Amino acid sequence: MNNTELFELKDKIIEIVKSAAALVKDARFEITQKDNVSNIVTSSDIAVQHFLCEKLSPLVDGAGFYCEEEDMRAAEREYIWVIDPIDGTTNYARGIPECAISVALVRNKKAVIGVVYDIHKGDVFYAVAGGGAYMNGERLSVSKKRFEEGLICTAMCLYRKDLAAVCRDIIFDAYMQCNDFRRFGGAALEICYLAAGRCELYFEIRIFPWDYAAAYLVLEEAGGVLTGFDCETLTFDKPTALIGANCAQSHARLNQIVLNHLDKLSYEE
Ligand code: LIP
Repeated sequence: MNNTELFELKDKIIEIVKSAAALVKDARFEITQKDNVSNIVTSSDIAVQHFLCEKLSPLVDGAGFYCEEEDMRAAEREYIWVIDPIDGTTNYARGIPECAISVALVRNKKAVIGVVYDIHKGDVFYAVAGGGAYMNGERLSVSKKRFEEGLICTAMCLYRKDLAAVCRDIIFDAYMQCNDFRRFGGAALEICYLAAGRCELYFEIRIFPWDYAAAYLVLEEAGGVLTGFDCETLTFDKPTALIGANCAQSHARLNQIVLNHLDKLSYEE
């Protein structure tokens, strides 16, 4: 696909994602527990995923799907749709507004299109590789704030509470060196907030590609940095740590804080 085709495809994805959001914005839904009490899925997550797979499938011949629900894990393919039908499911289920639909198109382990749609506010964040990042048509760029002035978005590893103590120590150290922290409960939107200059730092110890693939591209195109553990390049095919910042200098500093608490041997994917 050339650049013009990618830009046209991005517009089609945005329309499909908006239609998907309309299905669930004010809908009634059922909640089911997945593997533990903290990990839930709603009937809206499933409905959105089915809708997206059906509508996106004809757009790219032979593309695979890597989606949060129903164990959809694409085999090796040139193009893969990486989808979180609702990122921030707990917020959605409780009527807390921060939740989003996240759709990325990944080509040979590189994100080429990213769309994150805020279900309740209707803001759409999007990027095409090499084409800049936007929110509702406005170009995005990261903030210029220094580490000391920064807000960090983070979490305590909800689905692996055995990692919570080390998260606590990392977050505490970062917190003591920056301005403050936030936990909105949806990685896709939090990383887009970093792209939009609303916060400066991001850390999660273990998170899945569907949570961050689309937002990754929005952040990168807005001038930010997002990597795995110890600056590892993200490949969107496995769970990973995420270390993000508005600039390389702050990224290096946050990375060092993480390394102070977690060495390569003790980090498992
Ligand atoms: C959630 C993330 C959130 C993270 C949770 C979880 P879900 O995604 O976006 O930021 O801390 O552990 O992964 O499960 O709501 O799609």
